[in-house]
Amino acid sequence: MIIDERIVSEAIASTYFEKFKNSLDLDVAIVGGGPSGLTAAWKLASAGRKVGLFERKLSVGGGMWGGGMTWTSIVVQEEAKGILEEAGVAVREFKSGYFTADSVAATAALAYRATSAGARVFNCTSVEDVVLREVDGVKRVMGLVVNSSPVEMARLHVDPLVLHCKHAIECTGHDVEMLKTLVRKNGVKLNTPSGGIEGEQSMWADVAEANTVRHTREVYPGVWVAGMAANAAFGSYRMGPIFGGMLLSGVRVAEAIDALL
Ligand code: 48F
Repeated sequence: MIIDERIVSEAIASTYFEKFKNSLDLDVAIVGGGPSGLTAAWKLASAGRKVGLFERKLSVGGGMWGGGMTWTSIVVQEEAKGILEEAGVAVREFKSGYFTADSVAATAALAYRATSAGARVFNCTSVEDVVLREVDGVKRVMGLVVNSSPVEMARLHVDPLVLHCKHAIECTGHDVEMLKTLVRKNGVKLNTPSGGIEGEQSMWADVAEANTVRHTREVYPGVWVAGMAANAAFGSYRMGPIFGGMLLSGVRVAEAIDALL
């Protein structure tokens, strides 16, 4: 076969732009591709929902690749080990109730499950704002404003593009970026105790893990929080490299949204 470089370019441009064009009206837009975002994408796409996941970095996976302190092993508790096993990851009991998995295998498996279930992943794409609409006197987030991450990094003055969604999930982790932008720009009140972003507290793994799942919910019409963003939004603790809460939160947000769609 003689390779024609132009066909390679045409193939990439055509398939990418088809994916983008088909994602302008999503059931669910997920901001951030860490473990909670990937799990939510996997579960929602498996339920037949039209899902787009937007990740600033070149690789999805967020804080999962590095295990603890770059040592590439993660811990999950009993309640979450089935999620990793369902994704095809080998899980080993270390001590009663504490299970370990290879962090690279776990991250790759979640990314593979999400994409093969049909979730459209847009890596290298930063969410810089949301779309707000007032319907019958109630404001609601109806979409995302996205830009190319290299544009953001180089601080180029280039306008973003916009897509619509029925629900958006804030999975940006500790920084709760999308929610911060929503509150800062629009002065809206969230469904949190103070109406604002409560902020993350220091390490308390046991309470944090339970709270991650408990705080996974809709915090503003059209916006849900999951993963570490749920804890940061509701003022709970950090938990370090135990990842069960992230996975369970991803499943919980997917089930809650799927039930509404
Ligand atoms: O931080 P991250 O892994 O979030 P998570 O799913 O999991 C948290 C754990 O990794 C760990 C922990 C618990 O064990 O505490 O930290 O809650 O992934 C968040 C992803 O969001 C991306 C970011 O690059 C990362 O991959 N992200 C952040 N802001 C944006 C974004 C943005 N504005 N647009 C697109 N992606």
